[in-house]
Amino acid sequence: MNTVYGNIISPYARKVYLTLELKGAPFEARDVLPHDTEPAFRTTSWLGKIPGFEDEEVRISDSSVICDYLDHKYPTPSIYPDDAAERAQALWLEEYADTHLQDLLLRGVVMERVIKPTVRKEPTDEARLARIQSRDLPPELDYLEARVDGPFLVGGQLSIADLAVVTAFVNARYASYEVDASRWPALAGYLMRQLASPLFEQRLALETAYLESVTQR
Ligand SMILES: N[C@@H](CCC(=O)N[C@@H](CS)C(=O)NCC(=O)O)C(=O)O
Repeated sequence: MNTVYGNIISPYARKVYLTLELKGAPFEARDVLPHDTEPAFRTTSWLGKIPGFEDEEVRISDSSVICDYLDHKYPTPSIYPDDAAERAQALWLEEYADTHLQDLLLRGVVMERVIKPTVRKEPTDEARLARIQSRDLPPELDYLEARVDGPFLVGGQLSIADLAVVTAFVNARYASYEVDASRWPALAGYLMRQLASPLFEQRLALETAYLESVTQR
């Protein structure tokens, strides 16, 4: 059985859930937090990061590695363009989203707006947050604005680039950060359409139900 170790609102785990759902592949989601000591999880994730993944063949971690494995295991529909140049562009945008963009959105905006005050019980670093929002993020949004190509980022089809980029903005939205549509209309429109697609809509409904259940506790 495909087993994903992760948390429903982890953006990296979300890439894997979305890939499995897009392909109609069955899976079991096992809820663990980063650095959980559960042995079954740690055999998939040596570094303790989520997501981890196992089936009868492999125990692996890193969302990019897992998504690539799943695409070979379930080739249709593929989340990697066939054309070599488009494939390279999709892989670059995935890498960019998972690293630099997430440094600003997840480890920046979400960390300062939500994780520090509610989970860590630490004060928000308002100067850092302002710097990220007004100085660091705008050039990245300009960059993405120029990459939007109709409903998708690369090759006129849904790819790993879309799964990685959109998922980064999902967590930012949970921290009430929205892309300003008057300044970045193509990007804002692209995100809105992707988030309204059946694939994202179904996943986000599960996440919303989860978030409501934990905030009511
Ligand atoms: N490159 C990894 C990043 C995974 C990652 O950073 N996950 C976060 C949770 S969303 C985590 O486990 N953080 C703990 C840590 O960095 O030690 C991937 O794509 O799976």
